[in-house]
Amino acid sequence: MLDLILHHYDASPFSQKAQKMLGIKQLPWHSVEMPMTAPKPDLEAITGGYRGTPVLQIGSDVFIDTVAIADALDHFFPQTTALTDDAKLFSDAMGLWADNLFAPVLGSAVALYAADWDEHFYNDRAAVFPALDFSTLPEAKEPMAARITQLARQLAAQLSDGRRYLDGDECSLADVHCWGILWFVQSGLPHVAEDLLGLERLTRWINRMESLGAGARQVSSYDEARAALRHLPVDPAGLPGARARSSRLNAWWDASVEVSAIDADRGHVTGILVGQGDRFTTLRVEGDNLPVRHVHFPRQGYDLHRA
Ligand SMILES: N[C@@H](CCC(=O)N[C@@H](CS)C(=O)NCC(=O)O)C(=O)O
Repeated sequence: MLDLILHHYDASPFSQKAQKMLGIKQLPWHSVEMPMTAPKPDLEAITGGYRGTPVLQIGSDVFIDTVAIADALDHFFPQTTALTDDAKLFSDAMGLWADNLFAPVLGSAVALYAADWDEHFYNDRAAVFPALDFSTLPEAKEPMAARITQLARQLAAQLSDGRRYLDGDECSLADVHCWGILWFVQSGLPHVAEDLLGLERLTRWINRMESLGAGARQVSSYDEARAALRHLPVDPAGLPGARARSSRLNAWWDASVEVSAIDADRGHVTGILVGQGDRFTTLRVEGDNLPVRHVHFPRQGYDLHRA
């Protein structure tokens, strides 16, 4: 099997989610650390323009977003603990629920720290989240903290029958999605973390998640990531959820298109549309003096546009 290369930085709760998936599956992986702010020329050359974290590269297949990363890991490593079931409705829904939890967590982080950010970091994050008015968030610090605690109580209630994980006794992607955001609360929002201490079942579940580790990590470099692009990309027809080419997209197949996140500006990827099934949209990306690669986005959370 080809090496797993995770492009990421540790401070991101979404990078932590990807690392936790590798821990649950007990997989070895290569860590390529990206800068926290744009420009990220080495990463963007590989992805075709996406600058967010995390990104999983397997040879010349590039999986964007934790949802696509989970699908890819389950697909390529079927002998390891499954992160999702075949229907994927529950894990997708819990991913959206966790995004709902992320909103006040992000707002709280901006409220707490933005005044200390240097201009470059501040402007970068304001550009990533154009819908947020950073200047008014400090006024909402208390209601945002109360919202996080209310959602955390819902998680604790889900565990109240003594189950070990959110969906029963086996750990799944639902746990990963929710734990990743609470990891950020614990590491960056002490005033909220304090409020969660009384939720004993939740604390035990967090400890259980921590004990699953993060797989065996090895530091790697962009040179190694670029070298891995010599492998041919996989045929998107073999990926989970693949379908025959929809006639609705007749004018789009093999044409130049753009894919970008709906909820934030993490850059957009321009490429040739070569696959769209129920799980992935796949673009063939060329250029930047690199071999051809396939960049795979989840259907959830990303829009397709004509380039
Ligand atoms: N839905 C995405 C969200 C990823 C995300 O929001 N990542 C943030 C960091 S927490 C990001 O990429 N920010 C811009 C950057 O780091 O350049 C996922 O699950 O991977």
